[in-house]
Amino acid sequence: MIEGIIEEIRTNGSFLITTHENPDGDAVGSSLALAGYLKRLGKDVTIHFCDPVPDLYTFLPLAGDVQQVLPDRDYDVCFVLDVGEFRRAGKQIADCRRIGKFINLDHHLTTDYFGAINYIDSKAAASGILVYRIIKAAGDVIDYEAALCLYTAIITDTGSFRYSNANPEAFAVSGELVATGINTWTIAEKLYESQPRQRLELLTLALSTMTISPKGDYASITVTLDMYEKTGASAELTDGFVNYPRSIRGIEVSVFFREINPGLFKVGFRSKGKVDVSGLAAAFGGGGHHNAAGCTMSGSLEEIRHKVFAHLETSL
Ligand SMILES: [Mn+2]
Repeated sequence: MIEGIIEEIRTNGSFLITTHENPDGDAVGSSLALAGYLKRLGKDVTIHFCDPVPDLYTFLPLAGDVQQVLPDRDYDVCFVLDVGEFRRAGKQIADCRRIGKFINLDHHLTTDYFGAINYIDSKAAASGILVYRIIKAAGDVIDYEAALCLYTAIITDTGSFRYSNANPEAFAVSGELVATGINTWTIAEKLYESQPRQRLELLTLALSTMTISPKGDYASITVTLDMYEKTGASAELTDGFVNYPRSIRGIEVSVFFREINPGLFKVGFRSKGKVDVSGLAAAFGGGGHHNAAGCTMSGSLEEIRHKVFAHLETSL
């Protein structure tokens, strides 16, 4: 598999690199590491993401080279990283007729096999790990720039080595990346110690709405439209809020009610592991994974809370 990919890199000249919508640290890090590697080999490289690189990751090398509008030209090979499903690479990629072949690099449990080559390993902690393996198998070195990108990919996808996907390979590879001279604190500072103050102001308001169930097994927080007005924060800044109630001892499920329009709410669920929240979300027309799921509900906040809490009382 890796040999086939190395052969494609060796025998082709122009490469397009892309990843999923709303790119996360692994999407950005793995893509930019691969782009930098191909550039070092003297290849013609275009990086296209359908969404902009989030502010958080603009410190990574080549982040400034990412294009939202796909240049209309031919590409020998398109690497698609971390997408889970092909459509998440965006419409421009799906509609492009000028790509010779796709190579799919992914670590999601479920993914489309849309590539001429599909290098899928759900045991890999991040897609960045697959890029690391390709560079090493080609006999090339991981330089400082690649290390910055790959380390970011690994720590973001493992929750800073907290999640169960933080396997021995993730630690071993990270050790090697750190040995290139990257500064782990500087990276952590960029990723976790640089939030806009509006996010904490919004979080303060959200936490003041916290509810805890009678048995202490589920908890919720809420963000309403007026809170954005009060703080000047935008909805993107609520990313991660749902994890706060879950962090309470004894809480198995956390719920995050987020008003998106008057009378319309996104409801996010997170589980500590015992409860499958995808079933909970499905009961209200949504879906997701065992530990993370969501749905959209309409009605007053009071009605929606009542429905969700009543369902939790019977299912926990
Ligand atoms: Mn990933």
